[in-house]
Amino acid sequence: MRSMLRSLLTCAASLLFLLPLKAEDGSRLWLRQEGGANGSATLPSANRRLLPTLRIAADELRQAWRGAPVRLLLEKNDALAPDGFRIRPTASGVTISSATPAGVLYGAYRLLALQAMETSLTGELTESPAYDLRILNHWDNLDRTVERGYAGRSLWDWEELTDSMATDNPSSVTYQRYVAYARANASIGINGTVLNNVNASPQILTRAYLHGVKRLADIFRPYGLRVYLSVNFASPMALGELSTADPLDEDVRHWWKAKADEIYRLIPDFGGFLVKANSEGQPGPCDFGRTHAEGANMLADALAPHRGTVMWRAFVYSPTDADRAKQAYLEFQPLDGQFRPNVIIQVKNGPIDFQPREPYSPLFGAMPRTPLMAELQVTQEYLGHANHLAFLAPMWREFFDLVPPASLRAVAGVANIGTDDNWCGHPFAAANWYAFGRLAWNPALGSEAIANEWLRQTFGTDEAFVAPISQLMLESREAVVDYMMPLGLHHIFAWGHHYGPEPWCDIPGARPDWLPPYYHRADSIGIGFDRTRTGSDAVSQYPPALAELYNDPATCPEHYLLWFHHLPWNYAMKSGRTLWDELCRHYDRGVRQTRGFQQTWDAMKPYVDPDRFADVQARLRIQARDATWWRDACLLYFQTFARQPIPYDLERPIHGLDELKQVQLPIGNHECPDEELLNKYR
Ligand code: BDP
Repeated sequence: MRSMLRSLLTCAASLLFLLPLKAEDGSRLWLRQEGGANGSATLPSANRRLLPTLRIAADELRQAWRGAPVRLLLEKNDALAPDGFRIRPTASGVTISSATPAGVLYGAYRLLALQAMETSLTGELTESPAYDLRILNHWDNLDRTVERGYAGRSLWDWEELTDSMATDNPSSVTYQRYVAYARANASIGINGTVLNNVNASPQILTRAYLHGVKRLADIFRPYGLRVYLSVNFASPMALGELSTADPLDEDVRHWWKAKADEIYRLIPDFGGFLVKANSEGQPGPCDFGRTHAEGANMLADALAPHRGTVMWRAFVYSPTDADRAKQAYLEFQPLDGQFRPNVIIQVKNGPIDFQPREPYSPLFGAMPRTPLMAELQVTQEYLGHANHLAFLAPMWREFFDLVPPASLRAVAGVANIGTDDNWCGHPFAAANWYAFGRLAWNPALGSEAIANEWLRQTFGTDEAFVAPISQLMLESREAVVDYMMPLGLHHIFAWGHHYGPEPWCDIPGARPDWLPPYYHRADSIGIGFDRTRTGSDAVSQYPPALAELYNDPATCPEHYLLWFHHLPWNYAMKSGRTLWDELCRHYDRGVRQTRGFQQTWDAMKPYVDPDRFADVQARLRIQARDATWWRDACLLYFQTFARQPIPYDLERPIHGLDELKQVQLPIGNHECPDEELLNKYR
């Protein structure tokens, strides 16, 4: 009898296994728990201002929580940061407490995440965010294009938002999308958002747009998400109101104060400004003979009465003879201690520009009297746009592991979000949004833990799926480095769109530091950028022990080798092979890995719904072909200098160099090429 029952059960289970999985469009991200769970959550008594956030927490639990009753509590806890929370099993259920409503909400999402991951709460769980500010930077233009965005158009429908006659309709699709956006951010602890591109249109500060910003701020507020804006430093001039934007000019100072007052009347908890000044053609204080500190401080003074913050970017590099990797440091380090307390300097993780691998920016740790924040790029500008699967947690781990922890006050991520149904284009790109939030909350989290969390919530908890796919995710970024630019090579991308390879790119009259040969320096002797003490001396911007390490090719980690050194093609690597041989092997390995990813994914068909399965499958196919394109382009081009064969045990190139040099993808900086286009051009 028993064995019959068992075989019936096994039979039922395998039938279940054979049932097709319901198609999913990815729009629910990692928040896929069905409602109707009839959970119970009691609210603390709180004043009206605090209630909306607490209500969201209670509603989320009522809809999805299947465990014992939950009590929500506002309670000070000196051991935790303000938004930290405590989840405690008690005799009658579970208590979630925090000093702030946002903290309670984060606790509720954490509890629900544990349920979705089928992880039981064994004892008390306390969490505290490492940084007070965990913020997304949208590079969204007001015409709804997104600079370096590959997932459709900008979420912000400015036409509707700026229409003073329109009233907000909470059941409209756009409104629901705004809510879903805020909710997804809150579920991973993101608490700030800069709505517009750092290459900012001055129009954002006009009354109509500010009104639209207020509407978004009102929707986001209950989710603990504050709104910030990128501003154009010359706005008073560009809007035709003043004849100068000199930060020491009284009228200019007054203009910004009045503008700040106007914004705060609309949005009392407005976060502040993000500024790209004197960088890539943007205006800034240097245009008026003033320093970055004078510019930032002027804006800081305007925001200070309202407790607003200025995030001032250190992404500057003017056309000088200095190595581009040194320029942000040269400009900003001497200004240490000169900024107002409400200024944070926002520094990209690496000294150049979001490359697949960079050493950390030496500014971290070099400005002890100035708060700094890291800018990470979630959107894959330099990692295959929305076509390549590249899980970025391992890249950000490298950064957090090296940078002195005390040098960081906040973390920003350049968003990869758009109007695509699944938000981020590639079904796996949402893992990077998720990972960014989790690392900004807790920079000590391991990549594997994050991949597992995301997979279990996004696809399901079956280990037969989670184990191989989490492994694939963990290897994916290194694979990209291998097939694009291994061993410390960097910025050998095609001009403009940064998608494909163009190490030979030479545009007459262009700034040399916008061209790949500036970075790879390949010649008949060897390859790599000499940043040693006898070269550009960028190594000396690092703390002495690291400078020492990086300066000597024998001790420099091989993954940074050509970042810091120009070495002969026959230089002996740690493996005993020559540099040329090793370079070929890295490219080859990257290509082979993408093929392996295809194999791994195809075997996962039983575990994934048909739509997401097919979508990932198609993109992996593009990635595998792109990897070959990268390998062939780079190796055939470098071979013209190295004058050595590609080792005979490796796969041979399938393209010709001349043919690859003809490839000119007709895409702009907010487009991701599709398969048809790629097939046509490459
Ligand atoms: C580069 C992008 C460019 C951005 C710039 C920035 O190519 O589109 O405007 O950075 O961060 O990575 O300001």
